[in-house]
Amino acid sequence: MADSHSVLHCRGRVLGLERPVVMGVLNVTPDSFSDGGRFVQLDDAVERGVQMAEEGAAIIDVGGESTRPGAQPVALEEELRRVVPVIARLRSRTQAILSVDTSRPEVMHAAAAAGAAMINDVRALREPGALEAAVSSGCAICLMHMLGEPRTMQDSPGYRDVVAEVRRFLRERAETCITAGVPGERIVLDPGFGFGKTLQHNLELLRRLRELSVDGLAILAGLSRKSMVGALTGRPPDERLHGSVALAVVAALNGARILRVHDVAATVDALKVVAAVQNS
Ligand code: 7PJ
Repeated sequence: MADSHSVLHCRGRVLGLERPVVMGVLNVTPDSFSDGGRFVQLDDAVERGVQMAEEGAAIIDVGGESTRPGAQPVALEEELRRVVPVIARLRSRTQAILSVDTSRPEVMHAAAAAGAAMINDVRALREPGALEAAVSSGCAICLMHMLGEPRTMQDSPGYRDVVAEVRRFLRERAETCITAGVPGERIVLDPGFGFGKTLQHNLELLRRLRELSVDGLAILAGLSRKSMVGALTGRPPDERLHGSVALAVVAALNGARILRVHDVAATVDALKVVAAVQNS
């Protein structure tokens, strides 16, 4: 394999990426489409996070802002109230790397102080102050591509060459981080499946995923329960397990090192099978 970064440095911890690993999605939002608000309560969110770690998630991604198409923005204070206590309590309950899914520098600072070791930003540190906050935190950083903003991103997205354009964007954001002093071992790149992409765009990005690994940086893929699975299988979000696992397997075979998923146990098993084949 041409990929060169097989570890991720997360605030003093080193996560091995020789085999693909799972990032479990922990939404602490009342309007997240696939969990229907079941985890709004702090206790429930913490228990679900602990469970995902027990199921084999190497990373737990805690998010308080819904970024689904059409979602409304959340106030800063509300986002802090949702994510910081969950991260603080998970810190004492699990060894998993805790990630915060946010675009706001204030949330990055507070989450890192509470024990987060990774920042997952669907806006790739383009909000004012976000780059500086992420760099100084020492956290690993996931830079994701999105065309436009969540509210409008699915309104007829267009590209001349989707792979080239996403790659150019990810390279520019990675170079910005590296220039600011972040080593490549702290950077993860993500094409942002479904974020301003049609089904055809998503399929082409998945098929040509390896081409996005700028300078051998690790790639993260988030396909779990997305509308792409619905389009391919005709299933509603709560029946997209099998299609989602299939996409995670394809992504891993095409070079993804981190799979962001809702269904941790099923994906961990599937990736064990993939790793056995890859290392045989
Ligand atoms: C992604 C994400 C993704 C990264 C969401 C959902 C929508 N972060 N946050 N990549 N998707 N890095 O989970 O369906 O694909 S929110």
